[in-house]
Parts: sequence; structure tokens; C-alpha cells
Amino acid sequence: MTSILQQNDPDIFDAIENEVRRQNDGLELIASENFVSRTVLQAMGTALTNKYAEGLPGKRYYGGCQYADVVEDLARDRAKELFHADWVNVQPHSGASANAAVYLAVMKPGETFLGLDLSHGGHLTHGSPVNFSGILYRAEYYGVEKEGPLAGRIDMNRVREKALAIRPVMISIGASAYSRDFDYASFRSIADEVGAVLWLDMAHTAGLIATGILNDPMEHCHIVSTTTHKTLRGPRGGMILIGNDFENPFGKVAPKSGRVKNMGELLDSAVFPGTQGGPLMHVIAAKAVAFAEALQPEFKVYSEQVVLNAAAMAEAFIEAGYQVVSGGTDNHLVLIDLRNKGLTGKEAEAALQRAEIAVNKNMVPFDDKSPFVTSGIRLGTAAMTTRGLGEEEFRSVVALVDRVLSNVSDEGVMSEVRLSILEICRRFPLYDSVLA
Ligand code: DSN
Repeated sequence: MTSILQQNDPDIFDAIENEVRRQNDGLELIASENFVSRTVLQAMGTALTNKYAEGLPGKRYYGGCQYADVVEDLARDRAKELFHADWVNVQPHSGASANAAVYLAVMKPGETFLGLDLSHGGHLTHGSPVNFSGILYRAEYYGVEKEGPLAGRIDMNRVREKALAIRPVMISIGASAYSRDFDYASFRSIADEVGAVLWLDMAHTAGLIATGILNDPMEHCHIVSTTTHKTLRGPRGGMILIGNDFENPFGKVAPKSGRVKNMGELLDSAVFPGTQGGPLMHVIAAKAVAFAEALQPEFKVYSEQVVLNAAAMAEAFIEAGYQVVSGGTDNHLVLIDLRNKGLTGKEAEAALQRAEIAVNKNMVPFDDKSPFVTSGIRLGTAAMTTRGLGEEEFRSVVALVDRVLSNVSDEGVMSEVRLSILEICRRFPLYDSVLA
């Protein structure tokens, strides 16, 4: 049957069809990606995209928001239940937007914060000099250890020393390429000692936190931001949460009442009107659907498998002679330093792409190459676990990755690997048609 989109805009239809085919027939190992359910896809492709709903449920700047309110209230209630949070804002368009609102609520331009170094696993929005966070604010960093028993891991004594030396307004936790869990209680005691706000960006691990597999940050961190995709398996988007809403320490007042806002109110206004206009209600509906899915027992089983698969993948890489940063993983990702293999991250990513294996090049701690080249690759298990792969299949995946990386210029090997991948993809089907 021809769809309306196919009939009316065949160019866009074809591009989407090709992308769906790419997702169906390739091995998706990018640690920040996942595959949403058809229910999530369907909620996103709806007429809710037409509706402006600036403000919050019950307090909008536009009429006709009664159903938008239902959607956003459901999203908020489900998110609170999922993370045991006191307050939530589900409107950020992305993780970066959520983080922009956190900075706006907590810091003044030029003030100092302490975050994880980008080259040690941090994120662009945690103070990179090319991002607003590093341009508007003074970023200081902690990192991971180069050697010793904590090699590749954060040493909390060093975080404390650094915090005492610079006295930051805010301390951030969270990473894009750190495969170990965080010690939130120690971070909080350091934040309390220096009088800093403690903020976690749990974008990568939100699904593993929601299901209790990783440490719970809610009672320790003042503010928690996240994306809603990645391990949480919702639509691309962002969100901010607070475990226990608290008096803001900055004295900012609510315009009408003149009273000091609590932190939730401060963050609400930092999202809108501070950094965004109208929320994307179709995406918020899809977030609500994904949160309901994540509250089901099946999502916990899935999340447990994500972590088991990552551990199996790390072990298999080590057995094949690869240097896994920190010697393993606690979460969904594995970071590999390729320097002993004579390959850059860029070369490895390109070779794997030719074999239909999607990974991303990634800086490794103490990297001597630029972010455009890098010495490492980052691999994650969230997406392929959604398709049903278990530990045995992930060990086979490592053997295929190793085959490619050991034969980067051999097109015969690439063809053979592509066939093996197609066979895996056929055994674990994804989407059966282009449109939801
Ligand atoms: N781009 C995401 C990642 O790959 O980790 C973070 O924003």
C-alpha cells in the first residue's frame, strides 16, 4: 500500500526508507543510540506537533491546551514515578537544552564550575571551550587516573582537592564515555564542603538508573538532567528532575509574589522562557509513552541484559588483546584504546562502517590525538539488546569487529563480515515497514 508520504513527497519517503533499511540491516553499536518501540514512533508522528503550549499544564500562554495538559501531566507523573523524583520538567528539546537551563538557573556568566574533562569521558556541555558552557562559564576539570589501581576511574580524593582549590559554584557529574558507576554520596559531601550545587547529567545511564541497576543519584544530587533516548529508549529529547525540591540558594524571586523561588520553579523558568519557546508536545507524548514502557517489569529485564551484554563485550575484547579503558564496564558502554593495535579511532570507525557496523571514534583518557582523529572507539549495547541479542551474540559481534580491525584494507573480509551481520539482523528483526 502506498502511504500519503510516499505519494506526496517521494524524495523524503525514499530517504526515510533508506534509513530504516540501514537501521534494519546494520549493527548499531553507538552507545548513545537505541531503537524506540512502534508505540513511541506513533505518538511522535501526531497532530500534537501543531499545538503551541508555552508555559506549564494549567498555566499556559495559549488557549486550547486542555489535551496538551493531559499529555504533559502524564509525562511528568510517569517520570516522577520512574525516578522517585519530587519535581520534573519534561520540556527540554534535548540533553544540551536541559543542561543550558541548569546553567542558567544555577550560575552567572563568568562563574566557575567543576566537571569531568571531555577527553576523559565528559560531554561538550560540561565545559568544552567550543560550547556555550565553556564560553560563558569558567570550566575547571577533574579526570580519571592514568595508572595504578584506579586507572581509567575517577579518584574522589582528587575531585575533593580540586574542588577545595577552586571553590566552584556547581559541580557536575556525568559523562558520554565513562564506563564506571559514580559515587554520588562522595560527590555530595564534597559539594557540601565547598558550598556547591551538585548536578548530574545522567543522559547515558538514565535507563539503568531507573531500573535500579546503577547507583541512585536522586537523594544525593541537587539537580539531575538527562536525555530521554539512549538507555531510557524514548524519543530524542531532554528532561530535568529533582529528587527533593529545595530552596534555591541564589535568592531569585518569583516576579508576582516577590518570594524566593524554590529550585524547581527556578528551573521551570530557565527552560521557558529562559532558554526555549514552545515545548514539542508530540515529543512529550512520545516521552510519556516511553516512561510507561520503562515502568514495566520487561524494561528491567532488558536493562539487566544491556549490562550483561556490555560486560561480555568488554571481556571478549580483552581476550582478543584490546585495551579496554578501566579494564571493564559497569554500564552499557565499552571504551577501547586502540593505540596497541596501530589504528586511530577515525580509521577504525571508517573500516567498521564499511562492514555495516556503526560505532564512533572517541577520545580516550590522555589521548595524544585530536578529537577528529582520536585513539579510541566507543561501543554500546543498548540498541542491539533491544533487538534481542544476548551475551553469546555479543561475543560473536566482538569477533566480527576484531576481524574488521585486523583486516582494514581487505574488501573480501568486509564482504564476509557484512554477510554475517545481515544474518544476525535477520535473526533479530527490528522494524517491518517504513512508517509507524
Ligand atoms: N552525542 C551524545 C553521545 O554520543 O554521547 C551525547 O550528547
